[in-house]
Amino acid sequence: MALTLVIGNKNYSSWSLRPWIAMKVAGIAFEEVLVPLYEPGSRERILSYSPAGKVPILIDGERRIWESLAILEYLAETFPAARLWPTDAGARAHARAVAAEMHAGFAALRRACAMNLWLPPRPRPQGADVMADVARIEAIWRDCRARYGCDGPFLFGAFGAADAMYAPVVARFHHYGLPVGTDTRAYMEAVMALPAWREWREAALREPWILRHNEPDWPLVRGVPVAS
Ligand SMILES: N[C@@H](CCC(=O)N[C@@H](CS)C(=O)NCC(=O)O)C(=O)O
Repeated sequence: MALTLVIGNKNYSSWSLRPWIAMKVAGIAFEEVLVPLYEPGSRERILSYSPAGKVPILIDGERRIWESLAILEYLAETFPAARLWPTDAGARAHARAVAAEMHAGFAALRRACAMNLWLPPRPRPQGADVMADVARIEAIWRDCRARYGCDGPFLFGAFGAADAMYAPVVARFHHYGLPVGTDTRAYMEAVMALPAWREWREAALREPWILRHNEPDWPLVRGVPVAS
């Protein structure tokens, strides 16, 4: 039976990007249902798919799987040939650890730098708490690349679940112009060069829905004043 992935706005929904990009890169077929967030009726629509009331949600027949990391685990089990986790046990444990660290952490970065793919990239200085998150993420990426990344440009060589978990961070670093090392930048460029990334972003740029609390330049949106 075909899989369905329920997601939020592509411009803003960082959690939705994770399973979506993993499935696209892995070539796992699915249908997409997009529920624009924080519109009248959005909450009821999301609740009709999952009592957790959050996207993303994966639907596989009678099964409903919510929480982006749980979805990635389900996909990895259901499609072992996709190799969403590394085959080596040590690398796999490491990948799960960094994915879990992302899932549970980096609140300062997430709070201050909401994902926003139409935000004009430019340096946007951040506080010490955000920069501590940036430093930790750079250290994670550097360490993964040094230990396990020799067979490709991603954290464990080939693109996998750990990269999917950090994909929204790539967008945050890029659009908020956060100062990062050249190796971090190279990793970001590899992620942003993926056809799946471009597909998601192009769709995001066509969306009409504006969430004011995710627009740091308000009343500028996409670099121009919003119509009042
Ligand atoms: N930990 C969850 C977070 C999901 C989440 O917060 N989703 C947001 C959109 S990115 C949402 O559904 N917001 C709608 C709402 O709270 O009404 C996951 O990993 O999937």
